[in-house]
Amino acid sequence: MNKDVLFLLAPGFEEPMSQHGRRREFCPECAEIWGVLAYYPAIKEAVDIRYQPIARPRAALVALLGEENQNCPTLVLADGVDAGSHAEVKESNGVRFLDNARDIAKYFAHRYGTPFPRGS
Ligand SMILES: N[C@@H](CCC(=O)N[C@@H](CS)C(=O)NCC(=O)O)C(=O)O
Repeated sequence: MNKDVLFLLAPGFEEPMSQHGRRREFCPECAEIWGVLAYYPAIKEAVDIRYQPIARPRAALVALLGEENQNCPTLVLADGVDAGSHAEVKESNGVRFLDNARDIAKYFAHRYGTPFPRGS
């Protein structure tokens, strides 16, 4: 991987099994990351964004990180990049990744000099 890869759910998708029945939904944590990308557009240009389906298995994530790591948003780190010490970096199959919105924003702050999320 020569670029960080950001796995997100699309801004709207069909959820057939919500507690309210079938309806269109969005992922709040993916929206949080889109908010960060909107605040700091240079980050959007620097990462490779790949959409995953709401249904599992999410093939691209499983191929990289295994069955147990299918959260969206997930940021897979580029090879050799300095991840800093602010975010909890996980590893699977020798690949480093961040599996929650807040840690992704903290990593962006370390890597790109953007503000840290309040309270983190
Ligand atoms: N704590 C996580 C929660 C995010 C979350 O719940 N994402 C859902 C979609 S809205 C998801 O992908 N869950 C894992 C799964 O469905 O396997 C974060 O901040 O990213």
